[in-house]
Amino acid sequence: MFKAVIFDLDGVITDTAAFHFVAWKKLGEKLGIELTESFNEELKGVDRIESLRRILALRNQELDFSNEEKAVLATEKNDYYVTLIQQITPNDLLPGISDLLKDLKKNHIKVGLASASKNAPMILNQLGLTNAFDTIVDPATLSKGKPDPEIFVKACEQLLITPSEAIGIEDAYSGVQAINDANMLSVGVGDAETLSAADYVFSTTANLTFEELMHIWEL
Ligand code: B16
Ligand code: MG
Repeated sequence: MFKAVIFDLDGVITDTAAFHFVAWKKLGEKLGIELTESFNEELKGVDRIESLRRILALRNQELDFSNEEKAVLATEKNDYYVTLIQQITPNDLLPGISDLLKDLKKNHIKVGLASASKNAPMILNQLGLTNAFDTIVDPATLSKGKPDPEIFVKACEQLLITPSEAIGIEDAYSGVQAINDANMLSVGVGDAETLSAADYVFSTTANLTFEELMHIWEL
């Protein structure tokens, strides 16, 4: 039996992608760069500064800004994003997640969070989930972002288990790669084609139950 489940946040526990999109779009307008929803998909799981770099690269403008200027732009986006996420409530939990977290606790399975988001503690608080996690990796302590496995390996270390005893759940292609390279069982949530590298894919979190995880573990 697995000993822990390590969750991604954005796209697995709640859907913040639309808020990120609105905030980046506003910054993009100021910079004269138009952002599309399909491009926003590519930013899932990608940290803040790297997201900005990719946005500037759309217009070959990455080299037009110093690191200090990029930091100011990223902060501007984040300030707007933080105002947007104030509206998140426990009703914004994705389907099935509340029951899954309760079942994991009931069965003494440890629960960790491996999110690239520096706003994760605030979002968990808004969702009423601050006490639901045994550990949260602080992304500021990482040397590499997803798809590097560091964040998932660190979550396991913090829970005092080995990665082979854990399941990782992700909605992003880069996140699934990170779980696989951490040597954990990978579960994707979303499009089966995009997430084909995952050991198992659920189309929606509504199907992500404790029973299903036990079933997959035994396959
Ligand atoms: P922040 P995850 C990621 O979260 C988001 O998917 C990604 O779009 C965002 O840029 C990143 O967090 C950083 O977020 O600006 O709040 O620090 O999917 O890893 O939970
Ligand atoms: Mg995600």
